This record gives sequence, structure tokens and C-alpha cells, in this order.
Amino acid sequence: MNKDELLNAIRTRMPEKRFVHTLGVMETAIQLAKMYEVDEKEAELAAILHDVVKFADRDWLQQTIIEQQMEPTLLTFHHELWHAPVGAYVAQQEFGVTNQDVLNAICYHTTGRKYMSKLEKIIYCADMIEPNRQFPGVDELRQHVEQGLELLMKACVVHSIQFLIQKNQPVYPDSIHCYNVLVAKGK
Ligand code: DGI
Ligand code: FE
Ligand code: FE
Repeated sequence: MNKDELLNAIRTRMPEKRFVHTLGVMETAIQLAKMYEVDEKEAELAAILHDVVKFADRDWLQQTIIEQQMEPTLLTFHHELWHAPVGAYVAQQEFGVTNQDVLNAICYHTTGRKYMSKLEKIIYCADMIEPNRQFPGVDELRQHVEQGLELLMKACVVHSIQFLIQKNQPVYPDSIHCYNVLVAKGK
């Protein structure tokens, strides 16, 4: 599928607002890929598909995690986390994506994980700072773009963990591992 075919295909699976968010992630991811010397086409593909199952049926997401023997811990955490690994599965099965880095970027776009590739970090950050995002602190995060991918990523991960703690929400272990690696590197 070319870019327009992919966009048309995902557009039918989500409300218009989420589609506009996806376009924003795509533009931001391409821009970050240029800046940080990552393959732009891979960034574009991962961005277009990153939320492909965000609006899929919750029971189906759960069933897919079980049937495909994905990490069972996911099911004990908030259902918001499920669309990321199942999205990677659908990207492979339905959209024929074979590039493992692209699949990982989709799989870990919500939680992050330790030792992320540049592409994984780009999708994680683009998802948070794309132009349609409006939350307190987002402009500060955008300012980190100039400081390089590591510092941008660290700022985004710290922000999202702080957000979860403020809301008294559990933090998925991969997110903590992601944070720990970034902090250890910065020392
Ligand atoms: O799909 P998007 O809305 O574009 O963004 P996303 O995939 O980053 O999902 C964000 C949601 O996931 C948001 O409601 C917070 C939640 N989330 C992210 N990491 C964690 C989490 N929720 C819990 N409980 N624990 C996490 O570690
Ligand atoms: Fe998402
Ligand atoms: Fe998203």
C-alpha cells in the first residue's frame, strides 16, 4: 500500500479527531526523522499505523493479547495500553509490515521500554508533541526538540510518568525501565 492507501484504510477505523492526530504524528515523526537521521519512510509508516486499533473493541483487544501470547501483565494494567502491542500485530497481519523496527515503534509507542531504537523514540515523542496535542507543559516538551533525541525523549517520559503519578495511576514496568535507562545515561 502506498501512503494515501494506508491513510484511507486507517481513516475508516477511527473518528476524524484521531485521524487528524495521526496526521500530526506523521508530520512530526518525518520532521524528527530528518533531524535525527532516521529513515523517513519508516517513521512515516510507523506513525500512520501507531493508533490503528485505538478504537477497536476492548474485548477483541484483550482476546488478541491472550491468543497471540503477548505479555499477560498488560491485562492487569489500564486498557489504554493494549492498543499499542495489538496495533503492531495488526500492522503485520493486515498491512503486511515486516520491518521489525517499525513494528517495535508501534508496539512500544505508549509505554516506551528500555534500550529503544531511534525510530521507537521518535514515534513515542511525536505522539506526545504533535501540533494537535494540547496539555499543560506540551510547549516546553516541544522546545526539547532542538536539544537532541535523548533529551527530548527523557523530557517526554518524565512528563508522562509524572502525569500518571498525579492521577494516582499505576505505571507500567516498561515505562519505569525506560525512565531508568534515560536517567542513568544522563549521569
Ligand atoms: O493513543 P494516544 O492517545 O495517542 O497516546 P498513547 O498511546 O500514549 O496513550 C496514552 C494513554 O495511555 C493515556 O491515557 C495514558 C495511558 N498510559 C500511558 N502509559 C501508561 C498509561 N496508563 C497506565 N495506567 N500506565 C502506564 O504506564
Ligand atoms: Fe496510542
Ligand atoms: Fe497516538
